[in-house]
Order: sequence, then C-alpha cells, then structure tokens
Amino acid sequence: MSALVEINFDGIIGPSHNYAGLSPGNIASANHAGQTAYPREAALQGIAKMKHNLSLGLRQGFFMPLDRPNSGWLEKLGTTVKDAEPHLLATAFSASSMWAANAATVSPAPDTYDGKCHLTVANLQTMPHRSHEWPGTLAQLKLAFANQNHFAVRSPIPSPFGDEGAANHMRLCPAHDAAGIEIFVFGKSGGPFPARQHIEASKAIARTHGLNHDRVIFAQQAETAIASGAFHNDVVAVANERVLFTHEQAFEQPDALYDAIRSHMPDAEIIIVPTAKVSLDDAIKSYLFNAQLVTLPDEAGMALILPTEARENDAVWRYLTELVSGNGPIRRLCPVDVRQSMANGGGPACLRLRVVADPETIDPRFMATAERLNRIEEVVADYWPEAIHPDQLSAPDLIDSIGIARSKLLEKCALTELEH
Ligand code: SUG
Repeated sequence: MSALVEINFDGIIGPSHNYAGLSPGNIASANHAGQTAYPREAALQGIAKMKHNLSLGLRQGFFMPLDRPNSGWLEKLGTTVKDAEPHLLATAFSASSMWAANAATVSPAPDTYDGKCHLTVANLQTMPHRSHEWPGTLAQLKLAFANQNHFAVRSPIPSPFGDEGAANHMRLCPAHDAAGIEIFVFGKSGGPFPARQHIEASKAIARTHGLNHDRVIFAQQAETAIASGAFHNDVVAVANERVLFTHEQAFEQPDALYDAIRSHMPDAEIIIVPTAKVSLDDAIKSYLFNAQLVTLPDEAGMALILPTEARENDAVWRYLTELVSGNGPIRRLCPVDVRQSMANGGGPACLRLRVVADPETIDPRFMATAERLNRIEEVVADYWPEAIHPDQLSAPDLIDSIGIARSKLLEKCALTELEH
C-alpha cells in the first residue's frame, strides 16, 4: 500500500534573481523594474519558508535553479551572452523558474485513468523570459519522478496554446489521497494584459491526463481580475481538500462555478471574500490568496501560509483575523517573509508545486529535511551574489559567479547531471 500525501516542491531561488520588469500584467514586476535585487537574501527567505513548513509537519521537496543566463537559448537566436542586446540578455538571465507553481500541472493518481500521477510541464509561452524554462524543468521532473510505475511526466502542450501550469489549476477532494475534482481556470484574450492560460491548453491537459469528464470543471478567470493584475488565478483563489478560498471577483461566472462545485461535491466549503471587505486591489497588493492553504497534520484544521504583506494591509488582516476566529476550516495564519520574490509578483504559493504522491516513490535527492536545507543554506550564503542591479547583467564577473554558485549547489545535492 502506498501512502499518498501532499508534498510541496519549492523552486530554490536562483543566483541570477533580478528585477528586469519582464512580465506585463504583473504589477509588482513592473513596479520594481530597474531596482537592485538581493539574490542571497531571496534564496534564504525561500529556504526559511521551506523550514517553516517542515516544522509544521508538512512534507517538502525542492527544485534546483536553472542554468542562467541561458546561453543555448541565446545561441538559437544567433547571439551570445557577450553580444546580446540588453533586453534579450535580461530575458536569458531570469531566475523565474523559482515560481514552481508554474512548472507543471499535476493530476494525482486517484484522479487519472491509469492510476499514475500525471505531470505536464508548462510551456509558459506567453512571456519570453519564461518560454525557455520548460526544457530545464522537464529534465528535473524526469529525474525526480522517474518511477514510471507511479508517474507520467509529460512534454509541454504545443504552441500556440499558452499553459502556465498549476497556478491556474485547483483540486478539491475529500482528502488528498482520494479522487478529486480538478478545476482548470483559463483567461480570454482582449483585455489590457495577456491572458496567459488558454482554454485549449487546459482541455488538452485534462484529456491527456486521463481525467474523468464528470470530475473536471473549466472556469473562466474574471476579465477584471486579469486587468487588475491577477495574471494567474492563484493570485485570487486557492483550494485545499474540500475548501475553496476565493475573492468574490476571481471568476467571470462565479455562481456557475460554485454550483458546479457543489453539484460534484455537496460538502465543499466555498469561502468567498467579498469586495466590500477586501477590494480586488488590496487582494492583489497583499497576495492574501497566494497563500499555501494546507492541512495541518498535527492539528484539526487548515493554515494559510501567507506573505507578511497580508499582515501589513489593515483590511486584509482584519478580515483574516475574523476568519480564523470563527468555526470555519481555516484556523491558523502563518505569515512568512518572501519579500524578494514578492517584489517580482511571486508569493508563497507561487514558489511551490504541489504533488500528491508517496514520498518513497520520489528521487530522494529532491526531498527536503531540515539538515539538507541547512546544507543548501550554506551554499547560498557562500556563493549567491549579494546584490544584482539590472544594468550589471553583462558583467563577466557576475556571470561567472552565477555559474559557480549553481554548480556548487548541484554538487552539494548530488545532482550534477543537471549541470547543462
Ligand atoms: O510569471 N514574475 C513571475 C511571477 C510568477 C508568479 N507565479 C504564480 N502566480 N504562480 C511571472 O510574472 C517577473 C520577472 C521580472 O520581471 O524580472 C516574473 O517573471
């Protein structure tokens, strides 16, 4: 018998972390464009979040940062790290694979026709700096989930259908190891910002993962939400087991979605945060929904692992404090400091990919323990650049130090086969 549990795989924040303003429609990325970033501090914040979650009794894994700047990608464009125009160099440099919620869409084994956990690597084709992530991500997924009795790791959905992975996918289930309902959230083009998740990609994933038609829902993201800066659905909604926690303005046709959920799962609990209490702008600024909504193993109830920014917003904190003081399923608030990632639009939930699996079936090199995180922390403290300003990206010393930093980490984690 295998024991299926939820494991959160966080992207370790890479040594090339910087603020280049590469994501139109992502307000934090635009607002911080051109500022100095602190990769060492960023990665330490990410590791502290993983340690925090381990201390709650949650299972934790991680992914390695990708090789940046991506010289192979620049080569395909007929240029080199030395000669690339600044905008292309920034595009090749991005540490955006840290946001592992965009690595893949995951359908756990109890939901699929063949009883395997299916993972489709996201093509991320809408944003140029993210479009070249998938080969590096796929290489890691193939290693981590190499056990073909339990996993099917799938190639990306072909162009032109944009797919951004788990950030636009939610699962409701009585318990993680039981069959669930999978909700695919897509956007429609035509607004001021790109709609990154295309319905054709979502439908293709539901088909290729072999999901039962009767347990799949497709829901359109509200156009106002995308226009206000919710470039992924996980900025305005999050689900865990039988709970959906959502902003009132997250979906284009919210009532139809709630009805569909209730008809599939009568005991689903839908917590709708009204605009009158938390405006869409406050929700997007504070990232209260970009929380990890987790079931606490040792306590009754669930916790929200939220960014500290949620505590700093009065309306948001008032709402949340009230929420956890009631008798609802969410009982605990755990603010974590991931400010360096937040400044590029990535909260606690963006930094992780949820996989429901038996930990014994996963390559142990990707699984976290407090001790392994300490060792990773040492590499980060010794080798990650302290600061990067976007004007510095062509500096040869910086490029060398980023390469060395990643190699040291791969060595420490015995993952040198991911070197190139
Ligand atoms: O794709 N930011 C990422 C943030 C991703 C957040 N993920 C989830 N919501 N799941 C993005 O927009 C900014 C990079 C820059 O501007 O340098 C960036 O890519």
